[in-house]
Amino acid sequence: MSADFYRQMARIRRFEETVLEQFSSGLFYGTTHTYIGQEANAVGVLSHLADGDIVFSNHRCHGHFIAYGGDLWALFAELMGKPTGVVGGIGGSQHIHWRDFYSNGVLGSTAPVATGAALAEKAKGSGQVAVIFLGDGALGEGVLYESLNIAALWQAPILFVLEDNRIAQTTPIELNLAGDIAARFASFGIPVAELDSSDVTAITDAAAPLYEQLRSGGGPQALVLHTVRFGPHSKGDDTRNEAMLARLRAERDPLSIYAGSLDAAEREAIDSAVAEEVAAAFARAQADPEHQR
Ligand SMILES: Cc1ncc(C[n+]2csc(CCOP(=O)(O)OP(=O)(O)O)c2C)c(N)n1
Ligand SMILES: [Mg+2]
Repeated sequence: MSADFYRQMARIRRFEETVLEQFSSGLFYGTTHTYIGQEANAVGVLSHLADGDIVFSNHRCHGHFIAYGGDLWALFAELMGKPTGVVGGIGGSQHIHWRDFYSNGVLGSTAPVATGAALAEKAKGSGQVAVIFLGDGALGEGVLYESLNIAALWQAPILFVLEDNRIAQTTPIELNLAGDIAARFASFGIPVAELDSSDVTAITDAAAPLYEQLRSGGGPQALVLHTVRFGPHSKGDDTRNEAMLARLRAERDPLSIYAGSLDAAEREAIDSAVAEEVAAAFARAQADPEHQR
């Protein structure tokens, strides 16, 4: 179990590093947003998923998709606009769908959809739940508050995961957000847990009781994760202070934090297996045929 957490986070990290390394080669369509630094959130939160639970993600979706079980090759192929991609190469980096996983790049747009999906599961009595990942930037979207209201009023089985990396594109949260994040959920009567950690174990533990509440009819739950984005917003657009970032990379790296519970040889073996796996997925996607346009 423990090595598996590390492996999952390492797969996301290496995938995203490859995306950033390769972007300038012109192989990818559109834009991209990498999840480097936030890996523990997706892996920790989604470790409690059951078959049939529905996951909604945003523009920064690769980590959520990979933690959900999505295929690295198909995601590379999607970024390359190839027919073998997750959605046939027409969604690109931000708009993917596979099994019960959905992502959309329009901030906040998934909140009413996810709430509706959770209500549908409740109406069917399926016992499944919905999980939605939102960034702090989505707190500026009014539709989120309409969704929280209905989710609370009709007791939808949905977990709102707010990944607060304190920045939206290049706007720091101090210039963008009044008041308190957790209080927003609480004001709708939605129980909220809050954590400032990059330790996947702590995140898994914090999420566990929330899923229990969801699955036992406790209505919507919220998890506010204060986190750190190590990379640029997109590809090269980082305006943050480099010394501050270097300090955060040293203190808040989910992989280094977790590596403490593995022995060095085990970590190295996982790192090299993951590097090989990601390189093979990339090469396979690159070799796939293009769309005939
Ligand atoms: C409705 C809407 N407005 C603006 C954008 C452009 N945009 C894309 S990502 C982004 C910032 C998102 O910040 P946040 O929600 O904090 O997520 P993060 O990028 O930090 O993970 C913006 C403004 C958008 N995608 N959708
Ligand atoms: Mg943000």
